[in-house]
Formats: sequence, C-alpha cells, structure tokens
Amino acid sequence: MSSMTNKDSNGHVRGTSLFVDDINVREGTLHALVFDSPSAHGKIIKVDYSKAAELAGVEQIFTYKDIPGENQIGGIIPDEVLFAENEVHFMGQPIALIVAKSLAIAKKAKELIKIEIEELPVVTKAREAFDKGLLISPPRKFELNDVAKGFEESDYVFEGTTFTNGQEHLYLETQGSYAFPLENGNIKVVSSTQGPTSVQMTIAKVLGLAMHRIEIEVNRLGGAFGGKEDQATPWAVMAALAAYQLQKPVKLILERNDDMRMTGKRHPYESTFKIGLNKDLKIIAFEVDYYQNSGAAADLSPAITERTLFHATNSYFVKNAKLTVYSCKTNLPPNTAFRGFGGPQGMYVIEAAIVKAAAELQVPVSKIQEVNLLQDNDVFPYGQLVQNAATKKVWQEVKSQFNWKEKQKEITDFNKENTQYKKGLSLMPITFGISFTNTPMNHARALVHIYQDGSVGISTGAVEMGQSVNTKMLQVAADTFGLNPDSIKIETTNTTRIANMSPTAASTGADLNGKALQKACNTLKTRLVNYIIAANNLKDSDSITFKDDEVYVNDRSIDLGWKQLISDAFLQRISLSEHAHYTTPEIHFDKSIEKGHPFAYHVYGTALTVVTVDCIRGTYEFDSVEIVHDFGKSMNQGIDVGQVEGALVQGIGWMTMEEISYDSKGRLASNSLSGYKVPDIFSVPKKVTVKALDTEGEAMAILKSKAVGEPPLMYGIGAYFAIQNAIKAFNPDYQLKFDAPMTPEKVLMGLYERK
Ligand code: LUZ
Ligand code: MOS
Repeated sequence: MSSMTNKDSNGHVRGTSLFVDDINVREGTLHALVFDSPSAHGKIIKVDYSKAAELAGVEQIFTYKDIPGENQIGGIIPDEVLFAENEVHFMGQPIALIVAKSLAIAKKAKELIKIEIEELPVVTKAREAFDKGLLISPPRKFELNDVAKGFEESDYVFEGTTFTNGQEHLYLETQGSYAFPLENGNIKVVSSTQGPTSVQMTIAKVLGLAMHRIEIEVNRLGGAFGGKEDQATPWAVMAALAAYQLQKPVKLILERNDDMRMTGKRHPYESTFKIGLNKDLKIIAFEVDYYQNSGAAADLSPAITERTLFHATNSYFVKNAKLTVYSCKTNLPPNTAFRGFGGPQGMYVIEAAIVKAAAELQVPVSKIQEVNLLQDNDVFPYGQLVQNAATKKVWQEVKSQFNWKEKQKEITDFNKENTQYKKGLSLMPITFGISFTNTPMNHARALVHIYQDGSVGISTGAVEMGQSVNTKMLQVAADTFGLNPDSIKIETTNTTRIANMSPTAASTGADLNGKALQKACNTLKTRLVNYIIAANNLKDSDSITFKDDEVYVNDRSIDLGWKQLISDAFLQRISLSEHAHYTTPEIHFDKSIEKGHPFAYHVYGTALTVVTVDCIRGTYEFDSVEIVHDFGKSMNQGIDVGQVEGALVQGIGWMTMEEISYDSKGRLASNSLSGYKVPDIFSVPKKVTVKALDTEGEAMAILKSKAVGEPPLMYGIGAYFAIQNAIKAFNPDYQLKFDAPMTPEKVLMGLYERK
C-alpha cells in the first residue's frame, strides 16, 4: 500500500486532468477581466467607463455600485472591499470587472477606461508604516517568564536586525473561477480555491444571499501553496456577481502578470532581536520585535502573526522570552498564507541570533544550537509542554548518518586548498506544530457511499492541489474496507456534500479529512460486520476482517466477496452511506493569556546543507542537502519524500534567489518570470537525501503518518547560513548580514567587502 502512486499522475502526464480553465464551457459563456488601480494609494476623482461600455461585445462593467449585498471580502477583519469605492490602497487593487463576449474584447475595453486619481503618500516598508502608526491590528505578544531578568542573568547579550523578503507563490495554475446561474436564482461556482467554504460565505455576503443558494465545486488545483487559501475568493466572487446579475455563465481566469501584480505573497518581515546566553551557551533570554509587512488589508495576517510567535523559538528551549509581532499596513497587495504561514519568518530570526552569538563568542554555531535543543517537559513560550520530542534524535542522526564531522574537515581542507571556490556548511533543525493555530478550525467531515454493486464513492473537505491528498484519502478507505483502491472513487470537493469546511491548509488536510473518512468507513464496516454476524449465526467474539475484497472470519475465508456482501446487505435494507465528523482532541488555546496546548503534535527534522560558492562570480551550487525527517509512520513514502523535496527547494528559493521588488511608488518590479527567478532543475541541490526517523508514529496523525506539507520548507533556511559560511571562508573582512534572499549579487558584494 505504501508504494501506491499518486492517482493523478497518469492524467497529469497525459494532459487529461481537468483544471478550472479546462472545463467545457456552457453556451453563451462570457469572459471577465479585472480593471485595477494604476496607483498604490490615492483618491479616485473620476472613472469614465463610457467608451469601454459602448464597445461592441461588452456586456456590462461591474463596479461596487452593482453589488446587491456588502462590498466586503475581509475574512478575519472586515477591512477589504471587493471593488474600490473612493480610494485605492495598492497598485493592482480591483476597481471594476469588465464582462464581454471574449477576453480580447474585454482587454480592448480595459484600455478605453479613463481614471483620474489624486495621489496620496505611498508606504511600502513595514518599519516605515510602523513609525507612522499604520497597523492592521493590535500587536500580539507571547511572553515566557521574565525576559528583563533573563538578560540580567545572561553572561553575554547580543543584538541585531534581520530581514526576510516575500515570496511569489507561482502556482502553475493561476487564480480562476467559472460561475453559472442555476434555477431559482441559485449559483454554482467552480473555483480554484483551497477554501470552498470561504468562497461560498463571501459570495453569500456580497450577493446578499443565504449560503445554501451557492454551491462551490473544486476538482483540483494546479498548485496553491497558501496563495489560494484566502486569495482565490475575490475572483470567484466577481464571477458569481456577474453570473448572478446577468444570468449567464461567466469565466474569470487571471493571466500570469495580472496574478503576480494583483495578489499578495509571503509576508516580508523586518525584525530586531536581542539574545542572552550564559557561560554554558544556554539561551537564557530572547526578545524580538517582528515588523510584518501585511500589505493594504488584513487578509490572513492576524493568523500568520500567530504562527510566527508559535515558531519563534524553533527547536530550542528558551527560558525567558518576549516576542511581539506588529502587523504593519503598507500600500502593497495584502500579503497572505504561504507554506509555513509566518513560521519560517519566525524561525529565521532565532537562527540568525544564534549565528550572531556564535560569531561574537567564536564558538561553532552548531554548539549553541545543540545545547539548546528541546527535550521532553520543556515548555514552549505558548505554554504547551514538549512531548515525544525527536529534536535531539534527528539532530544526532543527521550528524552520524551523514558524517558531519568528516564533512567539516573535508570543507576546511577544501577551503585551504582552493581560492576560487569555497564551501560552507550548516545544520538546520526544525520543529513545526500541527493544527490550525485557531482551535475552532480543527474539524472536518467525510461522506461515504457504497453503491449496490460494491463500488465506493468518497467525498471529503480536502482539496487536491498536487500534494496527493486524494491518493491518501483513497488509501484510508482502501485500508479500512480491505478493498482494492480501483473500486474507490474520490469525488470532487463540493459544498453541497461537505458543509462548513476549513480550508485545506496548515498541513492538516490529510489528518483532519482522513480521520473523518476513517470514522465514516469504520461505522459502515461495523454495520456490515454486525450484519455478517447475524446472517451467519456467528458469535460476537468471532473476529471478522475485510481483506483483498473478501470477508474473513477468524482469519479464514468464508467465500464471501465484498460485492456479494454489499448486494446482500442492500437487499436487507442496510444503509450503505455514512457521513462523519472529526475534531482534533485535546487542543485548546486561550488568547487572553496567550497560553494553551494549540498543537496536536509537532514534526521534527534536521537538514545538513553543503554549498560551493564561486568566488569570482558570486554564484553558488548546493553540493548536498541531507535530511533526517520525522514522518511518523509514513503512509506513502513516495508522496511524503516528494513533499520534503519540493518544500526544501521552495525554501531554498525563498532564502537565496527569489527577490520580490516593489519600487517606491508601490509598483511590482519583479512582475514576470523574466524578472523573478525561481529555482529550476539547475538550482536544485546536486544531492538530496531524505531519511525517515525510525519511530512508532503518532496516534493523532492519520494512520500514524505525520503531516508533511509545510515543515520541510524550513530546511531551506539552512541554505542562507551555509552560503554565508562560504563567504566568510573567502573574506575575513565579511560582516554577518541577515538579509534574505542571499542572491548572487549580495554574495559577490560580500566576497569583496572591506572593513
Ligand atoms: N491557515 C490558517 C494556515 O488559517 N491557520 C493556520 O494555522 C495555518 N497554518 C499554516 C498554514 N495555513
Ligand atoms: Mo497554507 S500556508 O494555505 O497551509
């Protein structure tokens, strides 16, 4: 079972998998294009749509005035309009929707719209916004013990600043939706969203309709990475608005450059830190102010803030901590969820602080890391006790299995012998909490039908986005029923079958939906077992098992196949359908004191990265990244290792080459793939080894197989520090910098800087 391949792989390779833009459109389908703000901050004096509206083939241009319900799409805080009214707050902010017979006509019409804007001051940097008192929401603060006292007790105290830039999601499939009217004024929307229920709720609000009149359907997404947790919504709402008002089908798919320009990204963070250590290199105190660049509206920022705080101490025990996040309001598109959800930004800062302390004290970074690794019964700054911590184990295993000691010596020797090339190494431990940090979101449902011919259809709230959650769901059902996966079908994710979904996010998709599915399958199984016992005069103590499409009693075949069983049960009028609900047990969190037990469990791992820097060109290549990762008991090695590899490379991209750049007017300069470099096959480490930690697994994880989506992204942070070590080996004058990404330009400057 654990070698089952991704069930989408055939369709993906042959091009038969359906995405939103592949759906056969209905007759009379109209095409929509967004008219967006050319200014990052200003008062709208006048918009003249008359020429555009007169163009042949233009059906209608929708503005905020055409909204029957509320012009409001903010999920956590109601601070974001669907269409700008009198002011614009970022370049690319939607102002109107042009709906026409073809996209070409809509594009022509867009050029005919005239807009007059009175420019207002533009703020693009977090600290600048903070200094002007521009905040999205009140600051959030986590405190453990007494940080002031901690600094007094420290033998050494160091301070510094850090910056991590944003990151473009670059899902292969851009944002898109297709909406069509149903009878009685109801609406159906096919959306490329991680959060079908958020889309449904927001359409209901904007159209002024009850939720049950709106059906959201998701087949699969061509990647998301958090970019479609909240920001798939506006495009679906716009298509629904037009379809509802015109009573015609409307398709809205963003072209790549519009998508890059109009949507938010990973939050850039500026931070100031202060770290205190004692003579034994134990971290006694850690204080950080994080300035999160939230963009022009809250979006998911308040939740992302929270995860920064939860992961601020990464894999280390810190006795006294004071951590504060300021969500700063700037004139950029609202920044949003991105794999790791603020966690990576938090973890980078403590790693930087440790690197800084090590340099000042002239001790190895790994020594400070090692003596501070978490162990059981330590406490996280948010009050949760450390349990079943594999932190030290993964660390030790990386060191021993991948010959850390020998590698260090080889690198020292190499650096002595070579002038043009220098190598650097780093160790990057990770500890990532699994559960939505917002406890009420940790729930899911599943619906299972066994049809009378024995075939099975399952629906869950999980959205397939390339992470293979559908394959995992198939495995759960096949495992419980002892059936060949070929007789099980995964249905689309649809709000009429599964209501009130949390988004597929926070690495929880397989756990939450899998547990609900397992529950539904088990209830059906119990029902069938009871029927078998009654029909065959068996005893309750007899053990009935389902295996290889057959029924076994006390491990012996009774010549009863699954198909026959289902057909018999159906004739006995036994229900062959089940709907189940799962909520994560044990978790809780009290925001009034910022303490609790928010995570079902943690995922652990450590990465050993080796890089070679070309000291003439400033370019670099990763020789190897070797990882010991805690999968629990992986239910599918192929899928899980694939997630680690993909996340690692995405993390390296964020730390090294992906450089988002806005000019002082708030215009995205890196607005295309020629100006924004993402990792390609040549930038992937020459060798990536992923070893699974040997463990008993975790009961709260589905089939004991731990969540894997986000945690490995943070292995990429090691890339930054490995490169910096190589620079130091070349240039003794080099001053440490914590300013990611470490682009080849910055490397070159670092190689040749002088004191
Ligand atoms: N989304 C969310 C997330 O709403 N809450 C979370 O805790 C979270 N964590 C990671 C990624 N998305
Ligand atoms: Mo996410 S960052 O949508 O899990």
